Amino acid sequence: MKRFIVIIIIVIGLSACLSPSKKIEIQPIRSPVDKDGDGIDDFGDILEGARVQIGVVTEYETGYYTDAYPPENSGVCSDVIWRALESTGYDLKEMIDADMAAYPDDYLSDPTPDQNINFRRVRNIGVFLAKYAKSLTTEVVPWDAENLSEWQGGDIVTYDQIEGGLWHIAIVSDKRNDDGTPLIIHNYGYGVKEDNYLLNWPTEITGHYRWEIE
Ligand SMILES: [Ca+2]
Repeated sequence: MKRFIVIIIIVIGLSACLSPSKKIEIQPIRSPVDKDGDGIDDFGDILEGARVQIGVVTEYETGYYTDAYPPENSGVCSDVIWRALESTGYDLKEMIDADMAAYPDDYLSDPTPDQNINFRRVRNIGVFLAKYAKSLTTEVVPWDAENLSEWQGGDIVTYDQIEGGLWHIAIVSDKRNDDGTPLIIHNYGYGVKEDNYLLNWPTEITGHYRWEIE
């Protein structure tokens, strides 16, 4: 019995030694661009522009609006994106409408273009970001500082479609788990939330982008 207890203590001790216990620290990055001239760089503005929606956008509503924009307190996942960019100094609607008009063949994944909703469709945003933003790794490796340093607050992440259901898009947070995996800021049905879904979303990450567009 004594020997058994000693073995158990050794096993527990070893597992404690082998488990990473230190928190991973990742150095944040800053954009050289401050589009709206408010003293906050674009990445920081996108991040804060997403975060301020928490508690304001409290509803998830898939409605179509003839003036394009949903009410201030509601929206879908993609509404987090244009709102964050709006407070950074960019008009995503105008940018996507112009690009779709100029290069319609790039947007064949959207068979029914409509300027009231083009900029709210995840696939259109994905096409636009793939063309103009900086594309980064879609792999997330917890505890791997080199990999995780590629994931920065203000980045935008897209996910594959839930079978027969919704596509998804989110803003990457600068808050991280102890293993370095960042939280995301997104609306998946309960208003805008900041939580641990980067690796917990039920579908694969299809794109990871950094807004390096002026
Ligand atoms: Ca700014």
